[in-house]
Amino acid sequence: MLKPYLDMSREVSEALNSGKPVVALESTIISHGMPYPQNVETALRVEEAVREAGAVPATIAIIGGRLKAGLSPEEIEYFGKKGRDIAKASRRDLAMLLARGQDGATTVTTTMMIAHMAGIRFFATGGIGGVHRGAEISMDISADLEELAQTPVMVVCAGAKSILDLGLTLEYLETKGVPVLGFGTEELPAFYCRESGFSVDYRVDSPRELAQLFKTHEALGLTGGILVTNPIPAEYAMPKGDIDRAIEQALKECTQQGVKGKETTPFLLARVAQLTGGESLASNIQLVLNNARLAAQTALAYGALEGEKLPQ
Ligand code: PSU
Ligand code: MN
Repeated sequence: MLKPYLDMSREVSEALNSGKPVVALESTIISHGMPYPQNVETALRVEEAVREAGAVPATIAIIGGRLKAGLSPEEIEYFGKKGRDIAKASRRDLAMLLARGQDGATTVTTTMMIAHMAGIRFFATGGIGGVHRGAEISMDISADLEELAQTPVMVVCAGAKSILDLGLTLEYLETKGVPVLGFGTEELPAFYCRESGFSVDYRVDSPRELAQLFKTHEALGLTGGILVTNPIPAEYAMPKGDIDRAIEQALKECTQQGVKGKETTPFLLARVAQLTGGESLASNIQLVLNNARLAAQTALAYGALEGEKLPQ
């Protein structure tokens, strides 16, 4: 239905037409998730990592009321430079931004929607939104979880930041029928840290296994997504104590300042980054690169399965 509004870059459309592996990337992480100019440098490096692994990157965004799959370096620079002046676009914002011909940075939710519309199965990001701490009062639950419940895209992330209630996030995903996989681990990673104390549903050890799972998911006609959690490489992980302290402080300020709704996550992300200095930003960049490589390898493995028969 959204197809008349979709523009694919030449590279992305040629790749999809010829069955080459493609990886979707989001733009809220550029405009709202990192400071300029590291956001632009990272977005370009992530695209490069996807290419080096043999796949085509499709960074997704909304520009002038058009849905875009595949941005030019100039467009990425534009999203990075405008930063938080670009609207953060979730599902509820799509029709309005398109009707008004405006720009929007796509979250995990809208990136999944647009990727699926374009025919892209694999998507790499940093962290997903989830059930916020204190959600039993605030009811702040990210639309990302509802999108994972209904859109068949495999999302590779580094778990979720503990600005969220990780236990409730897992409960929500279970209710919605979304499998949560750990890549090389049985423990849910918590973005900057490899440990969270929570278990994933299944441990998976190869891109091929991920590709086979997604193929089976599609063959069954299942509608929701699959969440792959890929721990940050140990050499870039941060001490849990440092991160926990920064998160507690950021959450306190968020409540004191009455920050609400779509501003909550960008506020917490920016504050945690400030409080932990450059170290958390460096970790953030590395984990996104790591996820982009895994998503690209999985897209390649999926392509290699094409000829293989599934059980009847
Ligand atoms: N978590 C991060 N980095 C991010 C986001 C979340 O560690 O950049 C972004 C993603 O785009 C995600 C969105 O989809 O925030 C979730 O926002 P909300 O919690 O308002 O649904
Ligand atoms: Mn929210």
